[in-house]
Amino acid sequence: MRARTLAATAVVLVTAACTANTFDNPKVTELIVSPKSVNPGEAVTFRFKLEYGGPWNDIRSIELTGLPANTLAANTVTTINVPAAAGEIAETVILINKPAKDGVYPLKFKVTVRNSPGVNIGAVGPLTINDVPGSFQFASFEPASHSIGACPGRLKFITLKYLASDENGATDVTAPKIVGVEPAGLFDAPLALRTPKNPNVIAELVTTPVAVNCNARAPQVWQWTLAATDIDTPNESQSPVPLFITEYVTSP
Ligand SMILES: [Ca+2]
Ligand SMILES: [Ca+2]
Repeated sequence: MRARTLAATAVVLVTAACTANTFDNPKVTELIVSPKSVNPGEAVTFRFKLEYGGPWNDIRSIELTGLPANTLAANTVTTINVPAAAGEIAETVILINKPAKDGVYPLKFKVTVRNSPGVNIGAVGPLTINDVPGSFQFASFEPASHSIGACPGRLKFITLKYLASDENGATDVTAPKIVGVEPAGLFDAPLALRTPKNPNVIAELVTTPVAVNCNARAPQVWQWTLAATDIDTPNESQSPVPLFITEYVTSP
């Protein structure tokens, strides 16, 4: 008799476990995302209610998905607060950490429900992350001058260093170039500047080796300008990166 009771209890438990999987997925309602566009470093607020036919504690977590990889690498928190109950509003403020690549991102909530794999719920996005103009923090030849006497061979090897800065990621600054005519004979070859490589930093120091001809004319002072373009808007020549002026000096 006791054995039959245990068997009957086991059957009831199995049935309960099966019905837990048959509830419809949670549904987000009355969602407000504000603002719809942000600069890197700014906050987005999500307010919504959740509908769910099963036991409320089935809902384990909600995660925001779809943000650019570099803001996630910068430890942007993606945990969304679960409403306390059906009909309750939950509010979560997400700080979009810098750097954050500009673009339009169709965000989703990934809801984890007990006994079910993660459920993606659409219609959360899109969120626009604005393009912030890049800039050069500095740019210079090192050393920035030489005397003919200190250049006894054919070539003198120096470097051109610049610090590219962009809150969308340093790789937003692309195609750096010297504007203006290089003095005839100053360099062994036309300058071909290297570009930032790391999308996960706000500023990157870029170093380009340069060979100076030792027989360059002296004295002379060359004033030059460094410009670049935004990787997403290649037609915007020299913009939005501001110009930077410095000098290269030769002396007898
Ligand atoms: Ca930018
Ligand atoms: Ca950009």
